[in-house]
Amino acid sequence: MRKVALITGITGQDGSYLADMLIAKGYEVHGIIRRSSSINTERLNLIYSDPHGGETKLNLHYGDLTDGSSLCRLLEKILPTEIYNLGAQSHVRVSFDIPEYTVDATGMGTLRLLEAMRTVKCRARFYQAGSSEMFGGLFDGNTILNETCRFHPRSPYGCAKVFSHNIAVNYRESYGMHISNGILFNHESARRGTTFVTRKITKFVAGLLNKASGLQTLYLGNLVAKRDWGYAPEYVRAMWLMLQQEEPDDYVIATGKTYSVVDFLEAAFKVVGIDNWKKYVVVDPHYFRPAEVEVLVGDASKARQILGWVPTVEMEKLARIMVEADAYGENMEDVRALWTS
Ligand code: NAP
Ligand code: G4F
Repeated sequence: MRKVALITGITGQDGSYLADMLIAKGYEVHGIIRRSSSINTERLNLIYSDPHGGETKLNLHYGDLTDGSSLCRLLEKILPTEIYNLGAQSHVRVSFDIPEYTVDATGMGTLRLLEAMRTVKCRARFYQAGSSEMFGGLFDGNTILNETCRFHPRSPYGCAKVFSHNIAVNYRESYGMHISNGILFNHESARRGTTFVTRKITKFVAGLLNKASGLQTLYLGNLVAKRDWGYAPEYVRAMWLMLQQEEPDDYVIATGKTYSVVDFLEAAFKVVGIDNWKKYVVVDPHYFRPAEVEVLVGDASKARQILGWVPTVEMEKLARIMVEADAYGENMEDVRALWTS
């Protein structure tokens, strides 16, 4: 059977891991990349080979979620059997600065892709990258969030993701499409963007090992916010598992534990033997958000029961993996072992 995956957001943290994992599983992988003035495919370096050199399993195409005609053309050309819609303006703080663009790419982009599928009669299975930002926090008296909890987004990004989630459910119900929504809680790695809080911290901490880096102050925002932080390579496996089910459905993916930014700071500085992280950190209100999500913690029981998905990397180990990767490089043998175990 043909196994052809199309990934939007392939140059991002999750897209690059997913592409690596799917190639190892024998898929032909296609990714949509945006034109940019400087090359931004670094995360794909390990799996990219020049198509002029012969057969390649990774194929990159220019396109954009804000450009519906490019999506139609690519679906007709690639004929995917699975589509992973990971493309998004994914930074919550930035979504307050560019709300219209965020909603266009992160919300309307999903509708454009689903409409493109209908237009060209593409029957591929579809994964939608939903987020715990859709919940916005612990409301309804729930202590831990699952698929039945109501959404209360607290940012333009969260609102756009709620739209994408709802339109995905609507297309599943209206047109019988095989569409699954992942509701993923924060997941991090050596490939996390450097402006997200965990990577900002681990990059700084690793820099302390290198005297030449010269950086002595780390400016951060809200230190008391709590997040359910998991390890990205484990989370992309959950996406794939969702599309291997006979029936499409929606799943929360999370570790079930929550930690503050302070907890993460302590864990990261501990990796390099520093107890007094306060000496290095200054709070800068520039990084505060107009509305904050104070606490997130998820219940992934449904994913455990139906997908057999169980996370193994918790916050302290995650901080160690990330600091060591920032200091010495990513250990891809360990990453790939997670996909075969
Ligand atoms: P990321 O590293 O920020 O990657 C986002 C990807 O989307 C990049 O490849 C980016 O391309 C692409 N993109 C941005 N705008 C686009 C557009 N208009 N058209 C096409 N592609 C576009 O995000 P991530 O952490 O891998 O997350 C993957 C997905 O999961 C995102 O949808 C995110 O919102 C969602 N999510 C993430 C988490 C998390 O904790 N990581 C949790 C829940 C949900 P460029 O490289 O060109 O910028
Ligand atoms: O690392 P963050 O920017 O991640 P955030 O806002 O939780 O969003 C991430 O996870 C979502 C899943 O819930 C994804 F959907 C989304 O795409 C993204 O991947 O911030 C985490 C927490 C926040 O409470 C923030 O206020 O850390 C706090 N924080 C404190 N100082 C900071 C900083 N965040 C950033 N980015 N930079 C700081 O200096």
